[in-house]
Amino acid sequence: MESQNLQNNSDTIVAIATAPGKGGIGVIRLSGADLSVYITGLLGTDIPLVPRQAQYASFYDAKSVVLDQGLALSFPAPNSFTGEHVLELHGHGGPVVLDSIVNRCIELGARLARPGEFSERAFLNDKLDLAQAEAVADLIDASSSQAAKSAVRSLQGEFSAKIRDFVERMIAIRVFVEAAIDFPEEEIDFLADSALRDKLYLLRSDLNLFLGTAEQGALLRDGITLVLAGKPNAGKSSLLNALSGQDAAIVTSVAGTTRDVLREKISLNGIPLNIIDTAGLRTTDDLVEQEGVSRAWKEIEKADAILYVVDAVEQQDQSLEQLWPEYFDRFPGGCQNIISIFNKQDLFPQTRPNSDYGEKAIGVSAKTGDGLTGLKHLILESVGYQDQAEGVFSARRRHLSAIGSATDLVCHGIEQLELSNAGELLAEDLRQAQRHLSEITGEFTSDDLLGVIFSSFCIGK
Ligand SMILES: Nc1nc2c(ncn2[C@@H]2O[C@H](COP(=O)(O)OP(=O)(O)OP(=O)(O)O)[C@@H](O)[C@H]2O)c(=O)[nH]1
Ligand SMILES: [Mg+2]
Repeated sequence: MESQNLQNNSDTIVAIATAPGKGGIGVIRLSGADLSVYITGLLGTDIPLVPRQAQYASFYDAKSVVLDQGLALSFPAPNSFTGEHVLELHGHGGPVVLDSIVNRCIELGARLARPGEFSERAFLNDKLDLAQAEAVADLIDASSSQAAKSAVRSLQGEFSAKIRDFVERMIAIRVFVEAAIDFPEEEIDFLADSALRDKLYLLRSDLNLFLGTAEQGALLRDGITLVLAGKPNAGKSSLLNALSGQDAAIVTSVAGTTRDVLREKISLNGIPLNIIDTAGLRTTDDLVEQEGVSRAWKEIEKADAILYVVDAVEQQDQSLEQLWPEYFDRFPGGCQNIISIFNKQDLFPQTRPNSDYGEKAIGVSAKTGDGLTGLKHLILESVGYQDQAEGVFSARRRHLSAIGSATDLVCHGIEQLELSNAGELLAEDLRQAQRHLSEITGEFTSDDLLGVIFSSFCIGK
């Protein structure tokens, strides 16, 4: 999207606001600076539209033939979602009839809205800040009730209010420090001022806590990708089936059964998990299996966490490096999140994995389901999930990176102060940190980024 589009706010836009397909009703939304031509053109002249009150009406085409009958609702500016005049037409929910009404609007001068354009106008007219506009999209896309609740919290402005609070605290500290450095001859010792020092340290620890909460929100929104990897016949496909509760993958006693990459989605405590089953890792002359193994390694490389499945017949007192040297050959110092799963525990009930190495390891049986609850806990724990139902707000990766950068800058600023009493450097770090946070609410966001964000919304939003 080009930046001038973001400013192009005067024309009237129209879109079907309800989901595509058939339904009891379908809603068409119009937004613009003046909708009188649409009201008379569609509804006729004798309709007494009272603001925000549903009015039963017929929707007419150019020859006064009735296209549909339904409700018309007008929201005069500025008291509307977009801040402009908005007209909603609730007709019958068939794609053909809704299209005919949209076409009539276009005939009368409107144009089809771009994806996210209603939300974009709401943002440009200060009806929502950027984090709230994103929360609208996140609420619609939410894949669990927890994710939906956290999106509502962001939509209500809790997230934005916290951001603004941090920005205000940064400004207050900057004002103080900048005022003090205007008097260089006084040689002020900033750290000796306990009020300033306490404020700074509290800002740092609050930012760290805030980052943790935002990470939880991002986890609920984006979920994680887990890859099942291991030697042939270890029981990867059996585990995929057991975890997803579906007979998704073929399981046989033939080593090398799985060749393709298989994906299943499940939800664990509201967190969407993409679980990927892969071909057993081994060297082979079979061309098809070779391709499967090479695809398996590609998935392993991209995973948020790896479930390394081992047949429990293997010595369970080995470290991960002994069990899976190929991984460490490929990724020296391998820093991915790996859980070792000793499967087929039903065959070896006396043995248990050795956790002396400080690694994440668990014994399970895909066959009997034994140990799967423990495995699920271990997965959640290893991706940093905390069971805090309250206070989580939906957050995106862009928010995390902005909060992370702001936190780093504040830490750096404090170091400058501690090392060399450098007030100017602290003030500069705070100024930049504040800018990063303001990007979240959209106060300092480039038009290009705004374009990218809004164009990822769906039409009619
Ligand atoms: N006793 C027992 N057998 C199991 C268990 N899990 C899997 N098996 C058996 O082990 C064999 C291999 O299982 P799969 O799930 O196909 O193993 P895989 O790791 O996907 O194998 P490949 O696709 O060939 O790499 C099958 O005969 C399964 O029935 C378990 O927990 N206990
Ligand atoms: Mg398999």
